[in-house]
Amino acid sequence: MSERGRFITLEGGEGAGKSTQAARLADWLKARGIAVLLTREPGGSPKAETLRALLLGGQVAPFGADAEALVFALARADHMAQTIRPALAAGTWVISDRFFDSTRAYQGAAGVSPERLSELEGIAVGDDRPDLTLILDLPAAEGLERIDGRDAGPDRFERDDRHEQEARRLAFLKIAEGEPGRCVVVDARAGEDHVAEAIRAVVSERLSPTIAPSP
Ligand code: T5A
Repeated sequence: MSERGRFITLEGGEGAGKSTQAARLADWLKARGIAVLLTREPGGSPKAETLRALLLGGQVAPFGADAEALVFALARADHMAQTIRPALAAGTWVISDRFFDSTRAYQGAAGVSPERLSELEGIAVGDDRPDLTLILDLPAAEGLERIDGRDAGPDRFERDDRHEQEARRLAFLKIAEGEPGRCVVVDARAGEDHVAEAIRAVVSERLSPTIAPSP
Protein backbone atom coordinates (compact mmCIF):
# COMPACT_ATOMS: atom_id res chain seq x y z
CA MET A 1 0.00 0.00 0.00
CA SER A 2 1.35 3.46 -0.91
CA GLU A 3 2.09 6.11 1.69
CA ARG A 4 -0.71 8.68 2.05
CA GLY A 5 -0.18 11.80 -0.09
CA ARG A 6 0.19 15.25 1.43
CA PHE A 7 -2.66 17.72 1.46
CA ILE A 8 -1.82 21.40 0.80
CA THR A 9 -4.36 24.22 0.61
CA LEU A 10 -3.96 27.80 -0.63
CA GLU A 11 -6.13 30.48 0.89
CA GLY A 12 -6.56 34.24 0.80
CA GLY A 13 -8.73 37.02 -0.58
CA GLU A 14 -9.80 37.80 -4.13
CA GLY A 15 -6.91 38.11 -6.59
CA ALA A 16 -4.23 37.20 -4.03
CA GLY A 17 -2.64 34.85 -6.58
CA LYS A 18 -3.87 31.48 -5.28
CA SER A 19 -4.63 29.90 -8.67
CA THR A 20 -1.33 31.15 -10.12
CA GLN A 21 0.69 29.81 -7.20
CA ALA A 22 -1.23 26.53 -6.88
CA ALA A 23 -0.36 25.73 -10.51
CA ARG A 24 3.28 26.74 -10.05
CA LEU A 25 3.62 24.64 -6.90
CA ALA A 26 2.05 21.65 -8.65
CA ASP A 27 4.56 21.94 -11.53
CA TRP A 28 7.47 22.26 -9.11
CA LEU A 29 6.43 19.15 -7.16
CA LYS A 30 5.81 17.15 -10.34
CA ALA A 31 9.31 18.04 -11.52
CA ARG A 32 10.50 16.35 -8.32
CA GLY A 33 8.72 13.13 -9.23
CA ILE A 34 5.72 13.64 -6.96
CA ALA A 35 2.24 12.75 -8.23
CA VAL A 36 0.05 15.83 -7.77
CA LEU A 37 -3.63 16.53 -8.12
CA LEU A 38 -4.55 20.19 -8.49
CA THR A 39 -8.11 20.95 -7.48
CA ARG A 40 -10.26 23.85 -6.31
CA GLU A 41 -13.18 24.95 -4.18
CA PRO A 42 -15.99 25.46 -4.51
CA GLY A 43 -15.90 22.59 -6.98
CA GLY A 44 -13.39 19.84 -7.60
CA SER A 45 -15.94 17.08 -8.35
CA PRO A 46 -18.79 17.06 -10.91
CA LYS A 47 -21.53 17.56 -8.30
CA ALA A 48 -19.55 20.20 -6.41
CA GLU A 49 -18.95 22.10 -9.68
CA THR A 50 -22.74 22.26 -10.12
CA LEU A 51 -23.02 23.78 -6.65
CA ARG A 52 -20.15 26.19 -7.49
CA ALA A 53 -22.22 27.64 -10.32
CA LEU A 54 -25.14 28.26 -7.95
CA LEU A 55 -22.95 29.79 -5.22
CA LEU A 56 -20.93 32.11 -7.46
CA GLY A 57 -23.98 32.96 -9.54
CA GLY A 58 -25.62 34.30 -6.38
CA GLN A 59 -28.58 31.87 -6.41
CA VAL A 60 -27.93 30.72 -2.82
CA ALA A 61 -27.30 34.24 -1.44
CA PRO A 62 -31.00 35.11 -0.92
CA PHE A 63 -31.24 32.21 1.58
CA GLY A 64 -28.66 33.89 3.85
CA ALA A 65 -25.10 33.25 5.08
CA ASP A 66 -25.98 30.07 7.04
CA ALA A 67 -27.44 28.53 3.89
CA GLU A 68 -24.37 29.50 1.88
CA ALA A 69 -22.11 27.89 4.52
CA LEU A 70 -24.26 24.76 4.30
CA VAL A 71 -23.98 24.56 0.51
CA PHE A 72 -20.20 25.16 0.59
CA ALA A 73 -20.01 22.29 3.11
CA LEU A 74 -22.18 20.07 0.91
CA ALA A 75 -19.90 20.74 -2.07
CA ARG A 76 -16.86 20.10 0.13
CA ALA A 77 -18.20 16.76 1.38
CA ASP A 78 -18.56 15.54 -2.22
CA HIS A 79 -15.16 16.97 -3.19
CA MET A 80 -13.60 15.10 -0.27
CA ALA A 81 -15.37 11.82 -1.05
CA GLN A 82 -14.96 11.82 -4.83
CA THR A 83 -11.64 13.56 -5.37
CA ILE A 84 -9.46 14.33 -2.36
CA ARG A 85 -9.63 11.17 -0.21
CA PRO A 86 -9.10 8.73 -3.12
CA ALA A 87 -6.09 10.75 -4.33
CA LEU A 88 -4.48 10.97 -0.88
CA ALA A 89 -5.06 7.24 -0.34
CA ALA A 90 -3.30 6.50 -3.65
CA GLY A 91 -0.24 8.46 -2.48
CA THR A 92 -0.98 11.51 -4.66
CA TRP A 93 -0.36 14.95 -3.21
CA VAL A 94 -3.42 17.19 -3.34
CA ILE A 95 -3.22 20.96 -3.79
CA SER A 96 -6.56 22.68 -3.31
CA ASP A 97 -7.14 26.28 -4.42
CA ARG A 98 -9.26 27.27 -1.37
CA PHE A 99 -10.71 24.90 1.26
CA PHE A 100 -12.47 25.17 4.62
CA ASP A 101 -10.61 28.29 5.77
CA SER A 102 -12.48 30.17 3.03
CA THR A 103 -15.76 29.19 4.69
CA ARG A 104 -14.40 30.27 8.07
CA ALA A 105 -13.24 33.63 6.66
CA TYR A 106 -16.04 34.48 4.21
CA GLN A 107 -19.11 32.98 5.85
CA GLY A 108 -17.66 33.68 9.32
CA ALA A 109 -17.27 37.37 8.41
CA ALA A 110 -20.86 37.28 7.13
CA GLY A 111 -22.09 36.22 10.59
CA VAL A 112 -22.14 32.40 10.68
CA SER A 113 -21.19 31.32 14.21
CA PRO A 114 -17.87 29.53 14.91
CA GLU A 115 -19.84 26.62 16.43
CA ARG A 116 -21.88 26.13 13.26
CA LEU A 117 -18.77 26.43 11.06
CA SER A 118 -16.98 23.85 13.16
CA GLU A 119 -19.96 21.47 13.00
CA LEU A 120 -20.13 21.77 9.20
CA GLU A 121 -16.37 21.22 8.94
CA GLY A 122 -16.67 18.04 10.98
CA ILE A 123 -19.38 16.70 8.67
CA ALA A 124 -17.65 17.67 5.39
CA VAL A 125 -14.01 16.98 6.23
CA GLY A 126 -13.79 14.76 9.32
CA ASP A 127 -10.18 14.09 10.28
CA ASP A 128 -8.69 14.65 6.80
CA ARG A 129 -7.33 18.11 7.58
CA PRO A 130 -4.73 19.80 5.35
CA ASP A 131 -1.10 19.09 6.27
CA LEU A 132 -0.16 22.62 5.22
CA THR A 133 -2.17 25.76 4.48
CA LEU A 134 -0.54 28.70 2.70
CA ILE A 135 -2.38 31.93 3.37
CA LEU A 136 -1.58 34.47 0.65
CA ASP A 137 -1.89 37.84 2.29
CA LEU A 138 -2.61 40.98 0.30
CA PRO A 139 -4.53 44.21 1.03
CA ALA A 140 -8.05 43.66 -0.32
CA ALA A 141 -7.88 46.70 -2.61
CA GLU A 142 -4.73 45.38 -4.34
CA GLY A 143 -6.32 41.97 -4.96
CA LEU A 144 -9.47 43.51 -6.41
CA GLU A 145 -7.35 45.72 -8.68
CA ARG A 146 -5.60 42.61 -10.02
CA ILE A 147 -8.87 41.01 -11.08
CA ASP A 148 -10.63 44.18 -12.19
CA GLY A 149 -11.68 44.11 -15.83
CA ARG A 150 -12.05 40.33 -16.22
CA ASP A 151 -14.43 39.43 -19.05
CA ALA A 152 -16.68 37.40 -16.76
CA GLY A 153 -17.26 40.40 -14.44
CA PRO A 154 -17.34 40.16 -10.63
CA ASP A 155 -18.97 37.11 -9.03
CA ARG A 156 -21.29 37.14 -6.00
CA PHE A 157 -18.42 37.48 -3.46
CA GLU A 158 -16.23 39.86 -5.47
CA ARG A 159 -19.15 42.34 -5.45
CA ASP A 160 -19.02 42.73 -1.65
CA ASP A 161 -17.64 46.04 -0.40
CA ARG A 162 -14.01 46.75 0.59
CA HIS A 163 -14.90 46.70 4.29
CA GLU A 164 -16.13 43.11 4.04
CA GLN A 165 -13.15 42.09 1.88
CA GLU A 166 -10.78 43.53 4.49
CA ALA A 167 -12.67 41.71 7.30
CA ARG A 168 -12.01 38.44 5.44
CA ARG A 169 -8.31 39.28 5.20
CA LEU A 170 -8.16 39.77 8.97
CA ALA A 171 -10.11 36.54 9.48
CA PHE A 172 -7.49 34.60 7.46
CA LEU A 173 -4.67 36.15 9.52
CA LYS A 174 -6.47 35.18 12.73
CA ILE A 175 -6.85 31.59 11.52
CA ALA A 176 -3.09 31.48 10.83
CA GLU A 177 -2.32 32.86 14.26
CA GLY A 178 -4.53 30.23 15.91
CA GLU A 179 -3.10 27.26 13.97
CA PRO A 180 0.62 27.89 13.38
CA GLY A 181 1.29 24.18 13.00
CA ARG A 182 -0.86 24.02 9.88
CA CYS A 183 -0.87 27.57 8.49
CA VAL A 184 1.86 29.83 7.10
CA VAL A 185 1.20 33.40 5.95
CA VAL A 186 2.93 34.32 2.68
CA ASP A 187 3.32 37.98 1.69
CA ALA A 188 1.52 38.06 -1.68
CA ARG A 189 2.40 41.68 -2.56
CA ALA A 190 5.65 40.71 -4.29
CA GLY A 191 5.95 39.57 -7.92
CA GLU A 192 4.85 36.08 -8.96
CA ASP A 193 8.38 34.61 -9.02
CA HIS A 194 9.18 35.92 -5.59
CA VAL A 195 5.95 34.55 -4.09
CA ALA A 196 6.54 31.18 -5.80
CA GLU A 197 10.03 31.03 -4.28
CA ALA A 198 8.67 31.84 -0.81
CA ILE A 199 6.07 29.08 -1.14
CA ARG A 200 8.65 26.53 -2.26
CA ALA A 201 10.79 27.41 0.76
CA VAL A 202 7.84 26.82 3.12
CA VAL A 203 6.86 23.54 1.46
CA SER A 204 10.47 22.31 1.55
CA GLU A 205 10.79 23.23 5.20
CA ARG A 206 7.45 21.83 6.36
CA LEU A 207 7.23 18.73 4.17
CA SER A 208 10.92 18.26 3.32
CA PRO A 209 11.46 14.59 4.23
CA THR A 210 9.35 13.59 1.23
CA ILE A 211 10.71 16.06 -1.35
CA ALA A 212 13.77 15.24 -3.41
CA PRO A 213 16.40 17.99 -3.70
CA SER A 214 16.40 20.25 -6.79
CA PRO A 215 17.67 18.53 -9.94
N1 T5A B 1 -15.82 31.14 -1.20
C1 T5A B 1 -15.13 30.00 -1.50
C2 T5A B 1 -16.54 31.28 -0.01
O1 T5A B 1 -17.19 32.31 0.23
N2 T5A B 1 -16.53 30.23 0.87
C3 T5A B 1 -15.87 29.06 0.61
O2 T5A B 1 -15.91 28.12 1.44
C4 T5A B 1 -15.13 28.95 -0.63
C5 T5A B 1 -14.37 27.68 -0.94
C6 T5A B 1 -14.53 31.50 -5.27
C7 T5A B 1 -15.35 32.44 -4.42
O3 T5A B 1 -16.06 31.71 -3.44
C8 T5A B 1 -15.82 32.24 -2.18
C9 T5A B 1 -14.51 32.96 -2.28
C10 T5A B 1 -14.48 33.45 -3.69
O4 T5A B 1 -15.09 34.73 -3.76
P1 T5A B 1 -13.05 31.95 -7.36
O5 T5A B 1 -13.42 32.36 -8.75
O6 T5A B 1 -12.52 30.60 -7.18
O7 T5A B 1 -14.32 32.15 -6.46
O8 T5A B 1 -12.21 33.15 -6.78
P2 T5A B 1 -10.78 33.24 -6.20
O9 T5A B 1 -10.43 31.99 -5.49
O10 T5A B 1 -10.69 34.49 -5.39
O11 T5A B 1 -9.91 33.33 -7.49
P3 T5A B 1 -9.27 34.57 -8.18
O12 T5A B 1 -8.84 34.06 -9.52
O13 T5A B 1 -10.17 35.73 -8.14
O14 T5A B 1 -8.02 34.91 -7.31
P4 T5A B 1 -6.64 34.16 -7.14
O15 T5A B 1 -6.74 32.73 -7.55
O16 T5A B 1 -6.19 34.43 -5.78
O17 T5A B 1 -5.70 34.96 -8.14
P5 T5A B 1 -5.07 34.53 -9.56
O18 T5A B 1 -3.95 33.62 -9.36
O19 T5A B 1 -6.16 34.11 -10.47
O20 T5A B 1 -4.50 35.95 -9.98
C11 T5A B 1 -5.34 37.05 -10.22
C12 T5A B 1 -4.65 38.01 -11.20
O21 T5A B 1 -3.50 38.54 -10.59
C13 T5A B 1 -2.32 38.21 -11.33
C14 T5A B 1 -2.69 37.03 -12.22
O22 T5A B 1 -1.94 36.98 -13.39
C15 T5A B 1 -4.17 37.31 -12.49
O23 T5A B 1 -4.29 38.22 -13.53
N3 T5A B 1 -1.29 37.90 -10.35
C16 T5A B 1 -0.38 38.79 -9.91
N4 T5A B 1 -0.15 40.08 -10.26
C17 T5A B 1 0.88 40.71 -9.61
N5 T5A B 1 1.66 40.10 -8.70
C18 T5A B 1 1.47 38.80 -8.34
N6 T5A B 1 2.25 38.21 -7.41
C19 T5A B 1 0.40 38.10 -8.94
N7 T5A B 1 -0.08 36.83 -8.82
C20 T5A B 1 -1.12 36.73 -9.66
